[in-house]
Amino acid sequence: MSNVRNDWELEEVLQLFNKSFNELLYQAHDIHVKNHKKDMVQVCTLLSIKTGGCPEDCGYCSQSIHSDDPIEATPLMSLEEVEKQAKLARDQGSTRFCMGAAWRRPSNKNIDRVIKMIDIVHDLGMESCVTLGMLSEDQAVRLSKSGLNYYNHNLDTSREHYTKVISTRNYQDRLNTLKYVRESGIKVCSGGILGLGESRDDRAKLLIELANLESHPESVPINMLVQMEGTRLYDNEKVDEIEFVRTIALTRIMMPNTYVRLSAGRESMSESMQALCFYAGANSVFYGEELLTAPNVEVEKDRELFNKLGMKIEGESDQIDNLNNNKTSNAEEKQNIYNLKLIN
Ligand code: SAM
Ligand code: DTB
Ligand code: SF4
Repeated sequence: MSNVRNDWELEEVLQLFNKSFNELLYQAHDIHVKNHKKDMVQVCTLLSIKTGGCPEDCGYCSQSIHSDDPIEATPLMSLEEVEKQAKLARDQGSTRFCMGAAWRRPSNKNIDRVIKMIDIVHDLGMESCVTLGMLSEDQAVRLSKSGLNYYNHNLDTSREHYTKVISTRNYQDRLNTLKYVRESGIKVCSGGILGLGESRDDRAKLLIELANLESHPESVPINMLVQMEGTRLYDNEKVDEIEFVRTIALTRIMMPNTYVRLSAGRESMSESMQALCFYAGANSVFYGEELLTAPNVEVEKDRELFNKLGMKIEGESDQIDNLNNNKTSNAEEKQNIYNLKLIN
C-alpha cells in the first residue's frame, strides 16, 4: 500500500502537473496497480428521483430554476418506479445504484422516503449511494442507520473559483455536510467538474481540498462539464483532453486508495481518451444510458470498450465465477447472472 498523505501543498502538486505527460501517467499507473486490482472497473447507475425546480444557482446545472431553459420539475419518484429502475440497473450488471435529487437540502419527510428507496436497492443486492444536497447532522445519522453505503456531495472546484460558479451556498456549507457524512460512518463520494472556467491552479487546489481531508473520500468523481443549454456556463471553453487526463492522474497519485470515477461527459470522449483515463488510474464509471438529465454512453458501447481494453466489471466476474462453480443457490439470482453472461 502507498503512503496516504494529507499534507499536500500547491507547489508540489503543480510540479506534478508540469511533469511530462508520459512520466506523470507512468507514476499514476504504478500507484494504481500497487493499490487496486488491475483492469477492474466499478460501475454505478444513476437515477434522478426528483428532477428540476432546484433553488440553487449552480451555473452548470439544467435543474436550477435560475437556468434560462430550466428542465421541468417533477415530484419525488414513487417507490414502485425506483424498484423498476433499480432492477433494470442490476440486470445490466450494476453493483451500485446512486439516486440524485435536485434539492438544496432534503426535508425530514424526504429523508423518510429516500430511506425506503435505499432499502429497495439493498434488497436487490446492490450498494447504495444518494446525493440530496446539504444535510443536517441528524439527517446524516438517520441515513447511516438505514445502511446507506455512500453519500455524493461534490466540492466542484477550488474555494476561490467556487463563488464564480455558485452564489446560493458557500464552500464551508459543502465541507460541513461532508463532515457530518464522514462522522456518521457513511462512505464519502466527493469530487469536481472540469470546464467551469477554472485554471490549472484551481484544479490543483480542488484536489488538495479533497486529499487533505482527514480521511480521503472513498470515491472521487471527476466530471467533464456537460454543457447544458440555458445554463450560465453553457458556452465555456472546452477543457483540453490531455489536461483532463493529467487531472485524473493527479487524483490517483494524491489519493492512492480511492475509487477515481470518470464521471459525466464520457459520452463526448473518444475511446482512446477514456483508455488513457483508465491507464492514469480511473477505475469507476457511471453506467447506463442516462446520467441525471444528460445522456451517457450506451451500455452496449461500454461493454465493447471494456472488452477491447480487457477490463472487467467489478463484482460481475465474481458473480459469474460463483455460477460456474455452482456456488449460487437462489434461482432468480442464477437467472440474472446467466443474463449477464449472455451480454458478456
Ligand atoms: N442537488 C444535489 C447537489 O448538488 O449536491 C445533488 C444532485 S447534483 C446534480 C450532483 C452533482 O452533479 C453536482 O454536484 C455536480 O458536481 C454534478 N453536475 C451537475 N450538473 C452537471 C453538468 N452539467 N456537468 C457535469 N457535472 C454536473
Ligand atoms: C457526480 O459527480 N456526477 C453525477 C453524480 N455525481 C450525481 C451527476 C452528473 C450530472 C450530469 C448532468 C446531468 O445529468 O444533468
Ligand atoms: Fe441544484 Fe444540485 Fe443542480 Fe446545484 S447541482 S442546481 S444543487 S440540482
